[in-house]
Amino acid sequence: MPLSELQANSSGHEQTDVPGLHGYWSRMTAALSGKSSGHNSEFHRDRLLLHVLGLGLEQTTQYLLQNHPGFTEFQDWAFATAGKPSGNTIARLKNLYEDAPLPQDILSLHEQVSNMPDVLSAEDLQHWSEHGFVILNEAVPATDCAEAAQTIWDALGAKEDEVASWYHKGHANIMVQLFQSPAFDKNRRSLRIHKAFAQLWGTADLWASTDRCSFNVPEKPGHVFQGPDLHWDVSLYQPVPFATQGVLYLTDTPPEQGALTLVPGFQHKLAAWLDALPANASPREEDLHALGSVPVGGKAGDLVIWHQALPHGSRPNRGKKPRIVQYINMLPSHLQVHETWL
Ligand SMILES: O=C(O)CCC(=O)C(=O)O
Repeated sequence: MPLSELQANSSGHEQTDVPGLHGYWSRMTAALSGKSSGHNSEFHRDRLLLHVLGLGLEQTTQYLLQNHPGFTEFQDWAFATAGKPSGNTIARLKNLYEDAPLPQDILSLHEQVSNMPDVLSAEDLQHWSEHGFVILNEAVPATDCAEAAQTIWDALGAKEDEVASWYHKGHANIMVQLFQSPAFDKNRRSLRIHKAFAQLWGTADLWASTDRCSFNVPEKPGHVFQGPDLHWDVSLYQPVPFATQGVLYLTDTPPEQGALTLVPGFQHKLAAWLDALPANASPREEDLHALGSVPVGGKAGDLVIWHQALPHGSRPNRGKKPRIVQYINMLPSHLQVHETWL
C-alpha cells in the first residue's frame, strides 16, 4: 500500500477534497477482495457519488477489479476519465455527506425546474399511476439525439449504411459501456427531462444518473438477442420502494425494433403475485412475459420512464435498424434501499 494511503488510514482523514470518494474506494476495495459482502448501507450514496462525478458504475467496477488501485491512483483515474469535479459538484457532495448548505447555483436550478410549466399532463400522470410508466415526447431535440447516436456509432466503429459493421463481437448483450461525452451530458442536463422526473418524484432536488447506452441489432443467424430479457434491478423484498428508471430513444424505435418491454401496472400486483408463488419458487426465474409484457416503442427523442417494480427488459430486434438508446434516470438524495436481496 502506498505511503499516502497508510497515512490516510492511520490518521483517519481522507486524502481528497471529494467527499465520499475515499470511503467508496475503501468499501469497494474490501468488497472486491472478499473482505466484505459487498452489500452496504451506502449503496445509494455510492451511486449518487459516481453519477455526479460522471463515472459509470460498470466502468468504475471494472477498473477497480482489474487494477486494484491504491486510493491516489483511483482518484487520478476518476479525474482523468470524467474530469476534475467542479466546485458545484464538490458542494453537492458536501451537502450529501456533511449536510453543508447547497450552493446557490444548484438551488437556482431546482427553483427554475420547480417553476417550469409541467411537461407531463394530467393524463400522463394518470397513466403513470395506473400503468407504472409514461412517455415524455420530444424530451430532447432531434439534433441532440442525432449527436448522441453518432457518438455511439463512432465508439463502436460502425456505420449506419454498412450493415456488416453493426455486428461487432465485443458485447455479451446490447449494453454499450459508454458514459463520457458532451452529447450524453447535454441530454442528462435537459430541463424538460428534469421537470418530468420532478413531477414524478414531487421534488426538483434530484441527481441525474451517469448511465450507459445500448445498441440492439436486428437478429440474424449467429446474432441472436442476448438480453437483458425481463428482470428487476431492485430487491423484491417488500415493499419495493418508489423509484424510477428511464430510457431515451435516440432513433425512431417501433415496437418490433427491440423496444423496451415491460409489464404495465405490475407495481400494483407485485406483492400479491409474490405471496401466491409456491414457497420454493424463485420469482426471477418465473415466466415474466406471461404476466402481460408489452413493447413500448417511441420516436427519436422520446423518454420512457418506468417504476422500478415493473419487470422490464429489451426484446429481440425484428426490425431493420439497430435500436440505439441512452439510459437516463434521476434520483433524490435519500432513497430507501433494502439491504436484503430477494
Ligand atoms: O434497454 C432496454 O430496453 C431495457 C433496459 C433495462 O433492462 C434496464 O435498464 O434495466
